[in-house]
Amino acid sequence: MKKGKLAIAVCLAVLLSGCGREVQLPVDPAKDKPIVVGFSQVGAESEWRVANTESVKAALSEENGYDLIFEDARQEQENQIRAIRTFIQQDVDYIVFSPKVTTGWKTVLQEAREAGIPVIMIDRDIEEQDRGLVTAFVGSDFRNEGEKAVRWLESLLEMQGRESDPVRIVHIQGTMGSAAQIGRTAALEQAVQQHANWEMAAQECGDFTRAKAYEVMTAILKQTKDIDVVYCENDGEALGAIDAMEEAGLKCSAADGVIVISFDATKLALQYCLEGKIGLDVECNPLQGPYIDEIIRQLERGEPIEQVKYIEETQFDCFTITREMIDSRNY
Ligand code: GYE
Repeated sequence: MKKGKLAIAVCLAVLLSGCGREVQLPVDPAKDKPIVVGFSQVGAESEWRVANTESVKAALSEENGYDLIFEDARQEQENQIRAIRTFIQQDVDYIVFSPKVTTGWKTVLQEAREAGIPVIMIDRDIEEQDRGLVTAFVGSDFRNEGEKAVRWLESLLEMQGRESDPVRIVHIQGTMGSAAQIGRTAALEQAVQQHANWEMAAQECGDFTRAKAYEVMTAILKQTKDIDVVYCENDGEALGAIDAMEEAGLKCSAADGVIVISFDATKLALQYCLEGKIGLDVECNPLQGPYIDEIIRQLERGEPIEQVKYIEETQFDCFTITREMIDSRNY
């Protein structure tokens, strides 16, 4: 509840408590009045996204004292901007959003600020110059995720004694302009520049979906099958690319085939990792709901908050993954 509303609630309760009788201060109004949160989700393009939505819904539930207004933007930034404007008109207590891309948010974020509504950004980041308009950010360090992948590839090739051989890489990118794509792409592109023997054989957008990645990989395979590594920017894309490669008769294996690298570490993709088809899956943790709940509670209590929170993430490779690791995961 915003401070202004809280003050009004307290005054009203004092007035209504009756003349002459002992004045009773109300119980904490935050407990009887739900905290209204408008959440603009980018879409439902991947298993990761579905797990992210569920995590937010579970944490900001009615039982936890929230009234959550959920809006699915279906991959359109315009829909996100419209949803945020509607939340402002509805005078919600907090706005949560996962920005599709990094640019184009300044005006609407300024409107939220003028309305005095704190904005919590999750999952993906926005351009540095607009970050000051956001109260808090909870998400992933995508550049760091990409660097983990690159380091793993370097050490694998070294272990296999292939560090000087030509390495032909196919790169399937995520939604262009999203922080996840920008960070993961930057890490790979830098590594390609730094290794004289690494070559970008093809670079296409798979839009973070299995279907699109299957389509672009099928087209790439018509041009060339001389591929050593396929770097996919999420699990859906990795599964689509593997479907296409297997159909074309290529073997996906970090030991003796095409090395497939992926991000997210959803259960289905980790199963592929256990079977040896995905060489490395860098975890990207979608379970961000509890962090948002915590930030809101701290803001409600007037406590200082951590403005930027990068979630801790690990990685799984086909040489060390176990069934138990997969079974113990929630998404
Ligand atoms: O990797 C992908 C998704 O922004 C981290 O978006 C997220 C990415 C995630 O759809 O699966």
